[in-house]
Amino acid sequence: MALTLYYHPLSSFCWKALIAFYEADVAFTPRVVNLGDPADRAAFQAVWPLAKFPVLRDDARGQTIPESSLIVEYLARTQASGASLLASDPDAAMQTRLLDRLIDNYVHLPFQQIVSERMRPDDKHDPFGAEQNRGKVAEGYDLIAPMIARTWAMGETFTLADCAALPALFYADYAVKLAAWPNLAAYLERLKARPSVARVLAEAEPFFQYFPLKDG
Ligand SMILES: N[C@@H](CCC(=O)N[C@@H](CS)C(=O)NCC(=O)O)C(=O)O
Repeated sequence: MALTLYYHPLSSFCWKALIAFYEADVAFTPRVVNLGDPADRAAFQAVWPLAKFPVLRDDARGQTIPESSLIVEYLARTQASGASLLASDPDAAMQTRLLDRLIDNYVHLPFQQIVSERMRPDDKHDPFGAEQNRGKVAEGYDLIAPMIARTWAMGETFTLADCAALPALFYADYAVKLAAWPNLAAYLERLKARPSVARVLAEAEPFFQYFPLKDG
């Protein structure tokens, strides 16, 4: 098969790409990467030296595509069944990309920092930094909450922005409860009920025991 996705089923940014694949019903060869295994990490680094997943390899077109947002865009551009993930109208496409960037930069990334802080050795914790990042996640919720006013982020069509929103909101809810942002909490529930998302969550389930914030 021409498309190979390098990923891990628990990885939040990989979820963004997986949701897009399942939405578009595009077949791919799954290549689960174990970054904790030196040989597997080295093999992955040969594909993408940063060793951050997801990464898509398209052998038919000789392309290697890192970065979750670009993988979704690539599917939208190269697969007819994925076209609706990014509007063809340039203004609508820009608004979709804007939401994707806001969600990643102001919710997903500060959440990732909270996880990194939790994984530090016992004598290297930074409670002040963790608290600051919880504040940033809350600011991110404030930023995007008024923008999610309809069924999906861009209206009635499920797009790149929704692929970005699910992992950010699902995981960040463990660090900063969404209850104080009822429309985001309701949006997260709609996302979880989407078949593409339910499939990603089911595939992650066996690994969820390794999520450092699973117990709060
Ligand atoms: N901006 C990247 C972020 C990718 C990223 O941070 N992936 C994480 C997993 S969620 C990763 O590879 N972490 C491993 C590491 O940093 O060593 C994207 O959107 O794909």
